[in-house]
Amino acid sequence: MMNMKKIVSIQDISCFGKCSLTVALPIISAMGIETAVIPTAVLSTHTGEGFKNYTFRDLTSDIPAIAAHWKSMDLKFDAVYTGYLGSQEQVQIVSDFFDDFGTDNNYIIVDPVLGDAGKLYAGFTPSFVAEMRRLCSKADFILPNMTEVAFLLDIPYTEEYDEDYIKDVLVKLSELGCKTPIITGVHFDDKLQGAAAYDSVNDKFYFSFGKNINSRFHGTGDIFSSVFSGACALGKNIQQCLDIAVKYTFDCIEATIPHMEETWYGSCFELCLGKLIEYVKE
Ligand code: PXL
Repeated sequence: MMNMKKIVSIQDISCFGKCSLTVALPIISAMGIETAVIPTAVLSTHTGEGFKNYTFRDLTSDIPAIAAHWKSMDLKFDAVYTGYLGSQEQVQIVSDFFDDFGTDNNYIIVDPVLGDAGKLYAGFTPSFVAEMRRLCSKADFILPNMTEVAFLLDIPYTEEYDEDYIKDVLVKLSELGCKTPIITGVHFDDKLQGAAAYDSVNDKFYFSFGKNINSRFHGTGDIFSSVFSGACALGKNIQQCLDIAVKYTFDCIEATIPHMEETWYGSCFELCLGKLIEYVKE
């Protein structure tokens, strides 16, 4: 019998809004993986479009104490997966956590949550971007969207690109120091959308595409990253991890369309968890 896999996810709890930990916990758990969490902040909602006047309680100072307690118990994880981080100081502390809990046998996965549709999320500044760039240098995998790619590499945001452009940008992302950058939300035409990866250790590119649905929903990046992290911890190869994450993210977008008016702030990932459980078995 194989040991259960364990992931620790470090990101905020947006109490309402379906993103970060309220997405990562159910998704990774559904994949049959024990999911430990370090909540980095508690917000009443996420900070994306449609919400304003949200509360924000910073939990940065709790993180070193949690890490020290876990260290005293010699806890080990198959993957450390980080998402939205609320301040530069927090990114620095998470970086220390990588030093304490990263090993040759586990994966460090950074979703460098910075923005979407060409813009930074509320409250993020160029110096925060610089700190996130440093965190990316310690990761095995990073999972930026095209907006985050533009900010991480300090290049203009574009929606017009071809395969050569994506490959070039992937190589540049690997030069930040991470082993395998993955760009999400890649589309070369209106028909297909997916993800592209570059394994810099073996100098190999990977692509995975599904049907493009011309709707954007908040939180799909968190869905993709959670599934990718789970698949990675389960020992699947890069192509399998991409394929499962692309398929499930597509399922969630498709399932959200009939509920768009009531669920304008996030995706109906809950309706597709049964499919995810099946994908993991394949
Ligand atoms: O989905 C990424 C995310 C996570 N957490 C918070 C956010 C966002 C994006 O807006 O605001 C608090």
